[in-house]
Amino acid sequence: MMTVYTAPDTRAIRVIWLLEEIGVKAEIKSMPYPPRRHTPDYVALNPSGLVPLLIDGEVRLSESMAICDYLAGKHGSPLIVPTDDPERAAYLQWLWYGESTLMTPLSRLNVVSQVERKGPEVEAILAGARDQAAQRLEVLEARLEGRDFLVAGRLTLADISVSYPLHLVSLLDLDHLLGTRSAAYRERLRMRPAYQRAIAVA
Ligand SMILES: N[C@@H](CCC(=O)N[C@@H](CS)C(=O)NCC(=O)O)C(=O)O
Repeated sequence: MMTVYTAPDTRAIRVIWLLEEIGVKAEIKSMPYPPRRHTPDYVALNPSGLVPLLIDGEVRLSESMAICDYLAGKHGSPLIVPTDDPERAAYLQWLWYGESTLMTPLSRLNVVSQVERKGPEVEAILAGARDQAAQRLEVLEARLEGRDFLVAGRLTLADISVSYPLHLVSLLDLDHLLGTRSAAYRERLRMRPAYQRAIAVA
């Protein structure tokens, strides 16, 4: 059986959620965060020390969306928008928007807000990251006009990608940056039975 290494409130939730959506079992090994501090042996398995990590026979993957793509593809899931689908380009755009454009300022906020002595330079970095996050979330808000999901009228990996930065928005107490459509969209994703099962184990 394949194994997924995870830690609470990390991008690993994407993988556990995906497994629940497609009904595939894996052994889930949950570690305290951050693994490099609490589970030093983990670095032998994944030299970056990051989660998630998937081990499936000879296959080792440690990028959350690469794992989702690999597993959804292996099991023929409609969570992937196929290359001949007219929505394919929009699908790719939102798949990457979730892990790159949205995650970048939110990751910066997450790290820099932990700095204990915050002088004007740190405050300026935080303000800049907040502005970027707000602007990028506005683009999401516009996309959701008249849509329940980002592309193809159904749940796809693009939604699973974007769900994590939206989770981080709440962890960082930034819900006021979300428009009404984005807040309702996040709730819609969170209410899915597969998501609920996933957060119980992730
Ligand atoms: N792009 C990678 C990022 C992985 C990553 O940064 N994981 C974070 C948790 S969300 C982590 O393990 N951090 C632990 C650390 O920095 O030591 C992915 O999507 O999986």
